[in-house]
Amino acid sequence: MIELFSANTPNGKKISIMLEEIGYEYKVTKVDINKEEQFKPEFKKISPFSKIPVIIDHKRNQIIFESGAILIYLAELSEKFYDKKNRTEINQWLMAQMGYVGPMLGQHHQFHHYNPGKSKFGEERYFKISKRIYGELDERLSKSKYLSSDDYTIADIGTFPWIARHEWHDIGLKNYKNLTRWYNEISSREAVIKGFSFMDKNEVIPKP
Ligand SMILES: N[C@@H](CCC(=O)N[C@@H](CS)C(=O)NCC(=O)O)C(=O)O
Repeated sequence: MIELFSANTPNGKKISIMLEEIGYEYKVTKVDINKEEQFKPEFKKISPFSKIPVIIDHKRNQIIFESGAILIYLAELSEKFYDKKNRTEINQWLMAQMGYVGPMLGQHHQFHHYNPGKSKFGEERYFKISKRIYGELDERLSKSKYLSSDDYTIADIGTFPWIARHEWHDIGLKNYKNLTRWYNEISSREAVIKGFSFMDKNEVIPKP
């Protein structure tokens, strides 16, 4: 049994989607980051930076924080979505998501969606970077079915929930035809639909 400590955010959804994809039994423990539950001492013990997601693999007595590390752990365990022959390529796209795509779109959420009007500089900067990211992903997906290869991998699972916030981004996902093709394909996977709504059964994946 895997215990998933999470909130209903893109980083949180990556792991519920992965757990659904590999068909592992899991239990969700909600951490309300709006109520600052992430700073509780008992949570800090398992999450040194006070961030979700974290998993505890009770069977193996293993705690893992950082969504990229969790995806790798679950992929190695299940031997799914992380083909040994393609790991260097998968790692590159996963690391790009962890270090660039997620953090930059996350800043765009802060300035454009949650706090518009507070910083012209911040709004313009992250809007521009986010548009650039859409273009860069679209270009990659014009040459490759999925991010790392023709196979769906943990790099796609890590990136998808960020693009699923496209309505907040105001960039116009449907203008990026390769990214839209990739998005629609992933959106139609049963495990993705289930994992996406892991905290709110009525939540649906926004259409492009
Ligand atoms: N690099 C981390 C980022 C996790 C992260 O930013 N989590 C956010 C929610 S999406 C969080 O817990 N925020 C609460 C806080 O920073 O206080 C990962 O990918 O796991």
